[in-house]
Amino acid sequence: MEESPGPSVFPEFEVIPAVDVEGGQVVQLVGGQRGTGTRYGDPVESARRWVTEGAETLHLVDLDGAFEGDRRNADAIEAIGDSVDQEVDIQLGGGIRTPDDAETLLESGVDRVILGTAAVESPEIVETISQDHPGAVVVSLDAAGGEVVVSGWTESTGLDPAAAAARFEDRGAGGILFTDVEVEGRLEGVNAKTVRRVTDAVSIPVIASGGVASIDDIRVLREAGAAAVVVGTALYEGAFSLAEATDALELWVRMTVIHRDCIRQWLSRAVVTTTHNQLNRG
Ligand code: AMZ
Repeated sequence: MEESPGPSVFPEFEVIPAVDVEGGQVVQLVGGQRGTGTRYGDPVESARRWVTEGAETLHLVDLDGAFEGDRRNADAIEAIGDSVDQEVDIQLGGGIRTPDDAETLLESGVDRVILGTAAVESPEIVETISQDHPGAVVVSLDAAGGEVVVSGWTESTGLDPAAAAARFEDRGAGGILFTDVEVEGRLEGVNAKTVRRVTDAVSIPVIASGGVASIDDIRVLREAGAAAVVVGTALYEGAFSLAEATDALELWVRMTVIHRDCIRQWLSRAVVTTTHNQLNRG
């Protein structure tokens, strides 16, 4: 498999708040179905809130753009960019369908563009954009019933997400966004098995999304190999705060290091004892 030409998108694991915009308002759809879910008001206010609470990246989606192929919420998204661009990385998806769309956004302060429909329909678009913007294309492979779905998750493609992910890595994608559509927005937990299939198929970062209801779900996705996790409904509904998730992450990292050191010590002691016993016997 070819190396991704760009820098690694997530050198450290991140929890990324989602700001999905429909009709100019923040919304969290259930299973991605139009007309479902809850509205959470002004997108700039939400974006500012996540930045204040410590987000390092924001995940912005123009939902009308994803459904219609036309970036209807471009003004609302631009207002978010104007408000927070200097403080966080911005990744943006929904309705980005041509290299020109992508390049204009990347040159106006968006750090990564997320392409779903256009990437699946014309995979060479990933190479075209990546030539001038290495590592800046995240390919969105959202799956329902084991198949990648496009056009606002209304059309099945017959593609296997893990096999598709590997092909997009070869085309220079900087990362893969994998959303499990069936658990999205339901606050009922994640599906780590499907995430693991995708992370096993590629060496570029996989951003996992869909179903996070608790901090433990984030841990499970991290253990399934995700480089970052997008969280929407759980944060908007106050299941936990961004700061709580970040604190828990730091604790896991520390525990992992302590655990590793303990095993190393135990192993070296075991070797010393065995050698000592052998010498005594000899
Ligand atoms: O909720 C949905 N129905 C939905 C959604 N959140 N449909 C698409 N999307 C997101 C994808 C990706 O980030 O997860 O829109 C982006 C892809 O859009 P497009 O226009 O490139 O297919």
